[in-house]
Amino acid sequence: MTSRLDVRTPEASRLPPGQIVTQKWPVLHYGTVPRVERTEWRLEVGGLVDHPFTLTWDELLKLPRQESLCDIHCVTRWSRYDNLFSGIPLAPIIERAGLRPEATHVLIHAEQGFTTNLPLADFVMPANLLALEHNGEPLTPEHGGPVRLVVPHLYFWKSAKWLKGLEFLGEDYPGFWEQNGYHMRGDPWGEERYGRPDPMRMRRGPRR
Ligand SMILES: Nc1nc2c(c(=O)[nH]1)N[C@H]1C(S)=C(S)[C@@H](COP(=O)(O)O)O[C@H]1N2
Ligand SMILES: [Mo]
Repeated sequence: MTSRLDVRTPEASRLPPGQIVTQKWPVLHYGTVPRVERTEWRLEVGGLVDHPFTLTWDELLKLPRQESLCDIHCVTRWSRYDNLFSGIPLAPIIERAGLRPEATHVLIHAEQGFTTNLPLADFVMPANLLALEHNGEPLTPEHGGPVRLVVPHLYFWKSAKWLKGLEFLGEDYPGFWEQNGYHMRGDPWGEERYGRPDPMRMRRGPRR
């Protein structure tokens, strides 16, 4: 049985400040759409963990499933209500990796060098998923298939499409959009759209 988590905001206060509701599902990303074969798909889990591992597609399918019913909010001001994502919750992945006590953040890696950063507290939210389906259909390549991250409580740029790696870090490190001016955390309710990444930290690179 698949459990379902409804994390939609109650109607009266449903739309975050500065957002507009869209019925369509816009496609938005930097670069081209990579084609990732399910048989070729891998997830590398490493960094500050006791047990780094690589997950294959077959192994992924054996993990427990969960559905998250959520609203999504893009920093370019569109919001889309009532998205039913289905996939794998993060808890079993985190458990298997065995995080070291120094781990405070995670850098998400995707195809074509895309990255995005999350504090651990945002990464472990129970509605987050390694998503495989949207509204009952497999994720299309345009929307990040075969596997994308979904972090519904933050702006949608944190929900990396074409997911391929999770790297646990002992400090925050700006990902792709964060290096290009977006906020390090990206809470839509606080309108955390833009930030000021530390240029010294970007030059040094993440500490591993
Ligand atoms: N790999 C990758 N993931 C990405 C992006 C990207 O450029 N590359 N853009 C992000 C942004 S800004 C948004 S709004 C969402 C858009 O997802 P969608 O095209 O499924 O609506 O993907 C996010 N994930
Ligand atoms: Mo976005």
